Amino acid sequence: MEYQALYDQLSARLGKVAEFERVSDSKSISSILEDNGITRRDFMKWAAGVTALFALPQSFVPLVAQAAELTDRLPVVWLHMAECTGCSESLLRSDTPTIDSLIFDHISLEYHETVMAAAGWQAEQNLEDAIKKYNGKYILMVEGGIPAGSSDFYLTVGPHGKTGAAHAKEAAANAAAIFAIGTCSSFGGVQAAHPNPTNAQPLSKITNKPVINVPGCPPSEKNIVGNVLHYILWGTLPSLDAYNRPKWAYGLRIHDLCERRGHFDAGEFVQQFGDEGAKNGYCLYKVGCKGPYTFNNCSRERFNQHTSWPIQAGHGCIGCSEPGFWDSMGPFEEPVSGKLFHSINADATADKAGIAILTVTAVAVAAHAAIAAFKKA
Ligand code: FSX
Ligand code: SF4
Ligand code: F3S
Repeated sequence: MEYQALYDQLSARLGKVAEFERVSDSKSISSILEDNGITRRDFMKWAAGVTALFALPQSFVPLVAQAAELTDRLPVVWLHMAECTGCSESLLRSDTPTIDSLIFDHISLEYHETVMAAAGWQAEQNLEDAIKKYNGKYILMVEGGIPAGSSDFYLTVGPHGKTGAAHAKEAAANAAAIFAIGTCSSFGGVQAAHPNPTNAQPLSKITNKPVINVPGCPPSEKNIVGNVLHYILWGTLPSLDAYNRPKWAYGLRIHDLCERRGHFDAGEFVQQFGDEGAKNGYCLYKVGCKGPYTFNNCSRERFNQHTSWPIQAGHGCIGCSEPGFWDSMGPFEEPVSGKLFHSINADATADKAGIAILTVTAVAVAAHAAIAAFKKA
């Protein structure tokens, strides 16, 4: 019963979205899925997964399915700044289309440099037209760090040679909601790593409008599509953490739900890659895993339709969804503890692995120190 009010609220919101004009002339989501050999049953299973992702009870599954069907009512403008395009690839690159990528096809993508057919003058015109036509109604997704200030001209886009910063600022001014997709757009990313020669900045430093950060290098397809669905369902900003990351996706540490966590607690560590511990799937903390300091849902959601994720593949988490991770989390194959704080040596503690509880406490303290250090940065 306690969820009834929320159910009614989301239902009413979907009713409103359904009245928006269809902006995409794509087929209905059911025929797209059918064309790709995906059954209604698979789709409902997928919707159940997204419902769980939002920590909603299963009675909300039909609402999530309906939200996916309504993704053609939202014009999306996706801008590329300084980055590797891995965020787009995370969503679009797979042998067989996933439900997430098909939903992204269904969305009215008004401008996306990697996937659109237009080029040059035509492309720039499309962007200007979309911003004008859907004034105040489009979702803006920006991928990449943004060279700013005196270094604007490290990034120019299109035939007018406009800077990336100008593009992002203009597109942000009239957007209904703004998402920084990936760690580069959320926090600056690799190009903002020391010495940041292009003065790359996060999107939130370029616009003064609220920006929802969806970090990860790259973020998972679930977190990208999930944010669109969340916006369709709620129509408001989600609850955010201190770094403007949605709590439904970034509320827990990788370490909290890691499949190797039992080995951490038992003091069973990989000492070097390829050893017996590695073969047995032991904890990767001593070969550099940053899972205790990293907030993301990879250990629960994984990548590529739940196939695998870094730790399952045998390498530690490198902290890719944390601000400044290139500078703060390296070297990636060594424990971070000694670098971020000096009073407690989590390695030494990990060596006395019998006292597992101490190890847990030390790493928890280390995680706290790391987060405090980031907050000061
Ligand atoms: Fe690459 Fe996106 Fe990393 Fe950055 O991802 S996967 S460098 S977060 O902006 O393209
Ligand atoms: Fe998993 Fe890394 Fe934590 Fe070990 S330290 S349990 S590998 S997240
Ligand atoms: Fe990144 Fe760590 Fe997940 S490296 S992809 S946050 S497991």
